[in-house]
Amino acid sequence: MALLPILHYPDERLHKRAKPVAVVDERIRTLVANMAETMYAAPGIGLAATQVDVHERVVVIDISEDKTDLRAFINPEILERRGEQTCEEGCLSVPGIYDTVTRSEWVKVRALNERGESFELETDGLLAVCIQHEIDHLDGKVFVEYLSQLKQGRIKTKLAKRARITA
Ligand code: K1U
Ligand code: ZN
Repeated sequence: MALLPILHYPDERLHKRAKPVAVVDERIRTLVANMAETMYAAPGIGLAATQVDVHERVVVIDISEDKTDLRAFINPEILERRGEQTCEEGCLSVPGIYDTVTRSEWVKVRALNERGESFELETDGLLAVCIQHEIDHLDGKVFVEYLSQLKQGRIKTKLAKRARITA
């Protein structure tokens, strides 16, 4: 397995729209394993392939406390959504920045698993938030784009300053 480098906002590659996976094969299973290792090491509770500069529709999520509930979503689609919830979000591509975003409270998702089998999941709360956040990544959208232009500008300045200090 391998740790993959994570792109940082405002990298333009975070705005590419990912393409559907045609065949779930060993290449995709290796990508899922490497993404999971990268997510756990970060640490995070989700990761989209876009964030590791792979523009295919693959997401991994594990919201458990003890890292025992890894889920892979390949070609995920939201079939239905209900209600609203406001949650504080973070993003491994926007390190150290947290802010509130309003999203659907409940979603019904269809995706393929690592064996290429179709499954549907109805969920709410944090898992629903995380699925929506990760599908946004596949569509080229980063959570800070839900914030005001003023906040987005401040975040870009903060990250640019930090990048200069660590260079
Ligand atoms: O997609 C990502 O950048 C991962 C992101 C997922 C996410 C978090 C919160 C709300 C919506 C989506 C993260 O994992 S940020 C880090 C984080 O939330 C976390 C890190 C360690 C322990 C617990 C949570
Ligand atoms: Zn993110």
